Amino acid sequence: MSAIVTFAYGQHAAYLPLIEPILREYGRRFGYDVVAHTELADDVRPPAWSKVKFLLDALVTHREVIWIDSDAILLDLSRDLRKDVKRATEFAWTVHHYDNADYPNSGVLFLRSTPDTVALLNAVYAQEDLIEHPWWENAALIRLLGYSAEIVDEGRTQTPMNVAVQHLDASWNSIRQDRGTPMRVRHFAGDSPELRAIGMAELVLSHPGLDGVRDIDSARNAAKKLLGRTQRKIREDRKAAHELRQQSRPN
Ligand SMILES: [Mn+2]
Repeated sequence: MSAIVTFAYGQHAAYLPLIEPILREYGRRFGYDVVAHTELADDVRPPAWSKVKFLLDALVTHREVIWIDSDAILLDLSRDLRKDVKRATEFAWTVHHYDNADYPNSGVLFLRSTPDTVALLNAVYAQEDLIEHPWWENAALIRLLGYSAEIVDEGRTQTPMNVAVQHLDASWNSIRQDRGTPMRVRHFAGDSPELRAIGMAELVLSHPGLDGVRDIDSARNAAKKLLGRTQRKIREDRKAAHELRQQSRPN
């Protein structure tokens, strides 16, 4: 059996009602269990590290596991991601390229349950010097899979762990800086909470690929509310900034 796993916590909790009906529809169509975590697996480390624990758990019960961040939205329900994964692949992700650099991104992952992927995830968790790194477990994956990334190890490349890695097209993890065509998953990686909320809500409300999703109405209602809350917040911030400017103006 296969699983799709996600984790919506803190600020991301508001995205779950938008994405969960879509994940469940995808699961029904292609035969995935959907596991949506809402509590930390580890309350000592920053929340991103819980992903590693959830993946390790999922690899015990499922032979193939897809991870999709809760700030990412599945838009193409016509294609099973596994169709783009080779038989020998143990781990697949998208490596974005922009600003003359490579950015492997752990927002969308495919993992096959093998001793190699379990060892990889355990080693990821053991990179304690990266616990507070701004890229968290993504930084540990970059290091352990042998990518050279200035931001993780000052450009030094380490010997990669023995895992059969495949790169997925940017369509499976389409971000603002590196759009995939077609856009199968849109990921609001690194965007501000406001931009992310507006972007996700607009897609849920208007993307034609989602029309056939059971429970899309509940996702669209949640999207409308999120959009309203976000627009109100932006207006309030603008008003407060305007008042601050007025107050600091010399008389
Ligand atoms: Mn993300």
